[in-house]
Amino acid sequence: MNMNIDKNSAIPVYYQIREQIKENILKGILQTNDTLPSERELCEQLKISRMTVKQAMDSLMNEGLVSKKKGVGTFVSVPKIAQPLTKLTSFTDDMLRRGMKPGSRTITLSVEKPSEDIINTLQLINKDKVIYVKRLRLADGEPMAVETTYLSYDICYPLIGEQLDNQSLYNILREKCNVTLSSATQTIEVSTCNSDNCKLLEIHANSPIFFIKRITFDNNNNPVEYVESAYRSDRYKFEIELNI
Ligand code: 16G
Repeated sequence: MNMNIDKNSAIPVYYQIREQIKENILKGILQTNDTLPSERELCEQLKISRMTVKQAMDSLMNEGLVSKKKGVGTFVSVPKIAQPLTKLTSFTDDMLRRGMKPGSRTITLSVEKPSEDIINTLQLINKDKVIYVKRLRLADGEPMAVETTYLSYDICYPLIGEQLDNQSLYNILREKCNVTLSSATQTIEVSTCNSDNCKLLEIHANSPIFFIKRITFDNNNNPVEYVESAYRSDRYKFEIELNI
């Protein structure tokens, strides 16, 4: 990789390195899983300090463009999935639109006694039952998110007994439960992943995740599902279009 550093420039040297590596990745000169030159090689090649190279690499890592494998080196990361935040879509539709194969593994599908919070969120009339579904979501076979879903039993009971693995919940709600989903409210927070979810998502303990809560309403404005999801922050970013 050819790099030109101008030590007399007002632009910090670490930033110049970072931008040149980034450009090589965005132009496809450096491709997914390609190895970057080691920090030592870059120090020697550019005659700069190890700290400056490290600062450039850390900044690329924070942006999710490269990742380090201990004792092996630094690699170009798989590009993150850019998820728009304006449309009410399902995981299945999102993946299909990207040309990826959606998948899911059902960890739990059961009928539970709802907590007060769930009763209030889903405005449950039948306060004894809620459908609880925990699923691992996959894209091209790779774990992306763990979704914990609570569904109104009275509206969604035909779901019980359905085979959910590798199926779209929204399709089943539409086809088997006669539910037309029409809107949702969603919040996104940064959190750390608990150990059960880290294992499912195949990420290191305490990795940062996007913790997303969604309440989805049907066309009569009844809350149908409440979902808490842990999305991998190394594989996802969110995109919002802003208009004046
Ligand atoms: C999305 C939704 C989730 C919904 C699921 C249905 C977010 C954060 N979550 O993953 O609330 O239950 O889609 O997907 O977007 P499915 O129809 O493929 O099962």
